[in-house]
Amino acid sequence: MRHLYLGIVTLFLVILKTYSQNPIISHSFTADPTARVFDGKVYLYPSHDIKSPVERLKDWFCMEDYHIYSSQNLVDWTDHGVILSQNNVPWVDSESYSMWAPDCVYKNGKYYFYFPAKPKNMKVFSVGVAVSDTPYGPFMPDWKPIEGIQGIDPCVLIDKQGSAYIYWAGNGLRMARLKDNMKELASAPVLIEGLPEGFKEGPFVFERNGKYYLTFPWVKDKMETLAYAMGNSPSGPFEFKGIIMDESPTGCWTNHHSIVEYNGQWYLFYHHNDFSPEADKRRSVRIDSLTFNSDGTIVKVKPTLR
Ligand code: FUB
Repeated sequence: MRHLYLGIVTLFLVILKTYSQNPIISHSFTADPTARVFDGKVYLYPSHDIKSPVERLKDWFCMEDYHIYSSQNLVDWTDHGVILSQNNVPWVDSESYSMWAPDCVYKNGKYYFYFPAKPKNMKVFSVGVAVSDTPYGPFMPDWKPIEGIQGIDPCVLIDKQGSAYIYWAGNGLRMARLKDNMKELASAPVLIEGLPEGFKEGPFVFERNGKYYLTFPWVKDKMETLAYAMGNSPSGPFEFKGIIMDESPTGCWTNHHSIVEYNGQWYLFYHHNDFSPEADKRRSVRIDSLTFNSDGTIVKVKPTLR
């Protein structure tokens, strides 16, 4: 009976992959996708779900390292391999498997990779930074996490004047300015207020036509939708605008995303547990096109599998 079940699941996955463009990467689990455009290519900075080698995380998130992917056509992706692991960041507990959702930005000739993880002897998350001369590494991690941040899911925005802001989830949605060295906070963290209840994690901020979009997973009912608010400056105030993507009807509790413009088209990168229908902590990245109304609001995205 078990063999028949496994056979049916395998056949389903083969058919899914043969006829669909989503999920975009099939040789490995990929979650929490931050997409960035560098040097005319899309670089994908996801987290990397694995089947847990330790009993305590059997039904939970389990991530020990990061891979980076790049593509020029959003169909063929190059896996640049492991760029950082829990074993080579001095401050990270190397048995925590807590390398959660990252981001990467470019400033002054360097690429800064931000990642949450659990420090040695601590239960709460910190956020670290690793630096590289290229978007695909090698990345050199700092010896300590960024002072003043407790939380997960960092997202960094650099505005047109070159000022950098970091957003993260830590007992609400928080933000601070970053110093020019991109490794220290330049201001005390503030809580972003005025959003409806239901924010959990995964903020992603971008600018379009002078408007700042604060987008985030949002639990309206049972599971995470993707929602957004808009403002006139990186620090708000932000006005809630509604849902970008409804919650999944097929059972992945989390969604986590980024939004990027590439060759004149905007895209939503997000995740779902397509290759792991039995466990929603092993996810895979999907892409869909995203469009705007003439007033700058976002047209709701319907997930596609083709
Ligand atoms: O991947 C681990 C956590 O799940 C992320 O930090 C959250 O945003 C959610 O996707």
